[in-house]
Amino acid sequence: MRSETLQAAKDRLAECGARLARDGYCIVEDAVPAALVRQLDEQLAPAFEATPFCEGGFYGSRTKRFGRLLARCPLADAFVRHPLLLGLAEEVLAPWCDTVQLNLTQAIALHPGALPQLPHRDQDMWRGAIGDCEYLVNVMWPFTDYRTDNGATLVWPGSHGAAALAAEPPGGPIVARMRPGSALLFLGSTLHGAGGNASGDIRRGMIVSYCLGWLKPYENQWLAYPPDVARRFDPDLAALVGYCQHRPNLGNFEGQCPSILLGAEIPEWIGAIDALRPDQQDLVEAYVAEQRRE
Ligand SMILES: O=C(O)CCC(=O)C(=O)O
Ligand SMILES: [Fe+2]
Repeated sequence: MRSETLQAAKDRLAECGARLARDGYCIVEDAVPAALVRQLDEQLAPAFEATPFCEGGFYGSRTKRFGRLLARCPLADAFVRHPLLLGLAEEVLAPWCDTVQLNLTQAIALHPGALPQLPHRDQDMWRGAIGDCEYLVNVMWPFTDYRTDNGATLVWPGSHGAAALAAEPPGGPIVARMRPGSALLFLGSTLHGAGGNASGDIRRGMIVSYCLGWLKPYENQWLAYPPDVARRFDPDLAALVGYCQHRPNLGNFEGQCPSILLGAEIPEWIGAIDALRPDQQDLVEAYVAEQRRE
C-alpha cells in the first residue's frame, strides 16, 4: 500500500514535470483539500481588509498585496512545503544550485475594476542570461474561483526557456481557470500576468515562489522571518527561508551556518568553518596536502 502511494506520487511528479518542461506551466488539480484553503483565506481576511491598495501600474491600483505569510499564518507552511510542488520546483532548479530558497509568499486580492496586468516574465527581476537556465518557479494558489471574468492568471504556453529571447510569444494566452485546492505552477521564464477583473467580486489567492539558492530573493526573507520568528519553524522550513548556507559559504553568519542563530544559546565567539562544494573541497584538500608534503 505504502509503496503504491509512493509510486503514485512519483508518477504525478514525473507527469507534472513533463508538462512544465513542455508548456512552461502546469495546473495541478486538488493539490490540497479546499477546506485548508478556506481556512487560510479566513485567517488572512483581516490582513486583506487592512492592507491598502497597491500603487503603480505593475502592482495595480485595484490590487492589494502583502507578504510574510509564514509569519502571519502557520497554515501557510503546508502550502510552502507541499511535497509535490516543492519537489517540482527543486527538480526544475537543481541543475543550477545546491539548494532552492523561498523567493516570496504573497497574498493577492484583485478587486473589481482591476485592469489586466502587463504580461511579464518574473525572471526579469534579475539581469542574468536568458534562455540558459531557470531562476525561479512560481505556484499560484487560488483562494476563490479563478475565472475569465474575475481576472484568472493568463499564461502564454511555450513562451519559456529559449522562447523568452523571441520578440513575440508563440501564440495567445490560456486562462488558468481553477478552483481553491488546485495550483498553477509556472516557470520564471514563462510569460504571464493577472487578467482584468470585470466581475463584481474579489479574486483572492497567493503566490508561493521558489528560486535558486544563491540569488537575492524578491522578498527579504531574513527580515520577513527574523530569528525570533524562524525559531518557531521546522528546521527544514527555516532552511528554506535562508537559515542555511548555500555552498560555498553563501549566506553565512560569522563564517558559520546562520541556523546557529536559531539555537537556544548563541556562542559569543564564533569561528569560521569552510562550507565548500565537494569539487572545491577536493581541490582545497589536495592543495593543502601538497604543501604539507613539501
Ligand atoms: O495575480 C496574478 O494572477 C499574477 C500576478 C503576477 O504575475 C505578479 O504580480 O508578478
Ligand atoms: Fe508575475
